Amino acid sequence: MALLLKTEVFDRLDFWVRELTQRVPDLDVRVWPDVGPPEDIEYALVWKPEPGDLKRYPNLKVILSMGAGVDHILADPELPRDIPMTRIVDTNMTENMRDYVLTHILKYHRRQPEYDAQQAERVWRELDQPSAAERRVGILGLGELGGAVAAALKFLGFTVAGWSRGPKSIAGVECFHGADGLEQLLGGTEILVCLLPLTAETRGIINARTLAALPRGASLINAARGGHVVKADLIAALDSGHIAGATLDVFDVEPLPEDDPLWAHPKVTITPHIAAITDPLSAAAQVAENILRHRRGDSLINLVDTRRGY
Ligand code: NDP
Ligand code: OXD
Repeated sequence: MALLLKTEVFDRLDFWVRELTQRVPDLDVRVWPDVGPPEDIEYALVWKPEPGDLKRYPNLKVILSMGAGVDHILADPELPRDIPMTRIVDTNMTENMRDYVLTHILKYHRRQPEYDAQQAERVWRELDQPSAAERRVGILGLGELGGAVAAALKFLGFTVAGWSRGPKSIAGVECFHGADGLEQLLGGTEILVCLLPLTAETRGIINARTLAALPRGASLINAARGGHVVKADLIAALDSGHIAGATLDVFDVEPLPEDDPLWAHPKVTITPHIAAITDPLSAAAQVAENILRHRRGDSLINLVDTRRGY
């Protein structure tokens, strides 16, 4: 029985093979497209499999996402829905996401885009600087990643609020949930961070209505999925001046097409889906552990609730 390793995005597949076989020496890792007979495949470690791909393996027992998100797998209309699915929850990834988000929060907090504009005009002018406590940051999603960002912001003295699906209580963080909670969070947020999973409920959540609910001059950081943002609505809000700036790491179509208007928008910062890349050196251990657990008949770690979508 074998593990299928399939991704067209990550290029360090030799690291995955080495790290997995060090931990599970008898594991037969088949790197796409050298799959061999489809009935050999018991485990599939994948990133963005093509629709219909995973149904080709009749003996598939566990689907392992190479990333924290699983929308790239659940989007497959032909996905065999009864197979357990796991995702990556990794300290290294969490720290990278925390650092990415903090970098851009501090950029907006310290008014760097305005100083950049001043520099272009050779203007020497001091701008008012609110303290961290006076700056209100709102985080959509208070899971592994959103929770870590909230903790770091709290430590730095920011006023932090967060939004989750169910009720939560986190010391020093004002927690909201549900539709009413979203309105309340947005009304008091100057820097909005999206760290939600992409599901039927969260798709398009950053739209004309929700952007309008933010105070004028607010900024957005989206490091979750492109599908959370209605692009035309964001561009309109930036052009009207209601939203001062947006930092976007993720897009509906990746790589972002060369002719996309976001590339040249003066209020947009773009990064190529690098906020928190899965590192096989730290993530392979949990994949190997899940394979060993499955073989022993033990429960899996980092299991996804496929009905909920995350
Ligand atoms: P988690 O599953 O740990 O957390 C998800 C959070 O979102 C939870 O707090 C959950 O609420 C909340 N949530 C889900 N659905 C809703 C909803 N309908 N309304 C309100 N809140 C909701 O995920 P992670 O923190 O590990 O990851 C989040 C996402 O970040 C991933 O799905 C992925 O898309 C993205 N990501 C991006 C990366 C990048 O490099 N750009 C890297 C890694 C991840 P509750 O707590 O109540 O369940
Ligand atoms: C992930 C990602 O979900 O990299 O892990 O986006």
